[in-house]
Amino acid sequence: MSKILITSALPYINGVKHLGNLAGSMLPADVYARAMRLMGHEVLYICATDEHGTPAELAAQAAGVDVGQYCTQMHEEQKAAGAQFKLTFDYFGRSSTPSNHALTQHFAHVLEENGLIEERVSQQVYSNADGRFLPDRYVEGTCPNCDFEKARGDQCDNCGKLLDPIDLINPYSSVSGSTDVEVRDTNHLYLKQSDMADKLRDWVNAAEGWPPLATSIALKWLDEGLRDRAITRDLKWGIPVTNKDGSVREGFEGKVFYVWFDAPIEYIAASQDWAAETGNDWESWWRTDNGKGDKDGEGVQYVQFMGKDNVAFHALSFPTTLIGSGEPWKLVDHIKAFNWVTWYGGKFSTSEKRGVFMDQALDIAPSDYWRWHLTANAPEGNDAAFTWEEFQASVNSDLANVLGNFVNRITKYCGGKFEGKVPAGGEPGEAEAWLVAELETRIPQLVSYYEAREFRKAMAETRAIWAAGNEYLTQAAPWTHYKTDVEQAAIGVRYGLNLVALFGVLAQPIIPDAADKILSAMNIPEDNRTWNFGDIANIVEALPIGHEISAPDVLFAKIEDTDVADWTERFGGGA
Ligand code: B3M
Ligand code: ZN
Repeated sequence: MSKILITSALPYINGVKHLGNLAGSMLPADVYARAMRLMGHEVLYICATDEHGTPAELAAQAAGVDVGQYCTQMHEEQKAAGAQFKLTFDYFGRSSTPSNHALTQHFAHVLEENGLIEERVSQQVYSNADGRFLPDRYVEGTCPNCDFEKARGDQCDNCGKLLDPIDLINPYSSVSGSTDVEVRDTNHLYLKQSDMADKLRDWVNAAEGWPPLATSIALKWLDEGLRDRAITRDLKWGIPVTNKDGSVREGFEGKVFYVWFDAPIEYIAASQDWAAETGNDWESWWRTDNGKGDKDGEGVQYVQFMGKDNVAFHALSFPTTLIGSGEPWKLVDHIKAFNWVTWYGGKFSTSEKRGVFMDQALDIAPSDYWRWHLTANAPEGNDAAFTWEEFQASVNSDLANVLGNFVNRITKYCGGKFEGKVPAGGEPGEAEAWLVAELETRIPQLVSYYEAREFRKAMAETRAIWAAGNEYLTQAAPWTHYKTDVEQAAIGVRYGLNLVALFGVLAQPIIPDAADKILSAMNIPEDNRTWNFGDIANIVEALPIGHEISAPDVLFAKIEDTDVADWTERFGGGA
């Protein structure tokens, strides 16, 4: 058993997240956290809302509420959406908490003492009409890279390039729409990432178990020459830039830290808040000194989950903060990065009503359906296109036909012919030997896919195990044997019931509600639901003879073509 620290990229506060966000960070992190807990590891899964920055201010303005209030409300909504998707965060924090304020100041101070933060004069877009500087998304204009006319100051949504607002062609204020803007000098703090480039390159090169996507993005940034980054912004909402005595740093009135500086620090601050609430020790997860926890860098495995656009911040900027502090902080061991889930090949878009958001999704179908489909089709190697037809196929064929029917058929049959009790009798023959051999290869394979965080493969293996169960029942055919040889039927039913229990146990990380229904119907106590498989040959005879079971209610309702048509209409898919 080891300690596994898991974080998923912090969902930004400006609205309930769409399924692409879910599929590329929080959901796989949850599936992984659940699997690791079942394997007996000690897991700490931390997430939080990312609450600072211009989009939060803009969204609050649009909603006509104070930004603090807005964040509180949206935090509650996102927390509720996460709970409805059965995401088992150990703690779901907020980046605007006092603990994150304090820790962010701490890092800024030690980094400056270590010569890694420097105050520099830089050029910023200033709006005469608004009487303020326009950081990041407060300014829009034409992308110098692709000519897209609505590029945001910090990034072009069309070509994905990170931008500096002063590079925009024909800039205008997104607050007032005014084009009366000019470039003025202003002071900001810069994180000298370039000084850390060699250390970071060694560290990235030494990293193991990162998908090529993560490593290649990190190395690309290093190869292009790591740029120093401004870590302050002209905004009101955020973490103020203070001196050690708490007073505002001279010249930084009206400025706050850049959201990407404080957001990853929240992973630690949220762990502190978790520890304070639960009486746990956060240092044993995050510090490598004091003989606590991860001494010598062993003991805690730290895994981060995120979309590919977040890799640079996690593989380079946040490590600069941690390493640059000169303090013994735990660094990430594995970055699991994902591509995009696309909506009929295009992008999810709120304004164009394209795509499905977490709250809407649950009006349509239970969380298990989404969890299964999005994990089985995780955007690991490439972008993964979401379509209603494929969603329907996943649910109807994998869940309803392959798993649901199997469970139903054998539990009902046992109820009808064997009084709902695990029957004794029969000698294992060819079909049983085939089944055991299947499980002996497939279960260890499944475990290793989970350990390697290969979600598509883990789901394919899970489906293959369910399919092997169906194949076994076809071979064993207890219903045929029952007429002539009840003993022969009994062994088929007994093995079948043990498979039902196994399927329930294996389904827990992915479809926790259905798994619970299955395991409860099978009368399996909580303690016996873990992934201690031991001798695999014993799995098929694990249930005691005479053990009482029942048939669960319908596990998965099929998705009809009329549903697909209705959803396509409603959500603008199938364009
Ligand atoms: N909030 C993800 C995003 O909105 C960002 C992740 C922060 S992780 C520290 O793109
Ligand atoms: Zn562009």
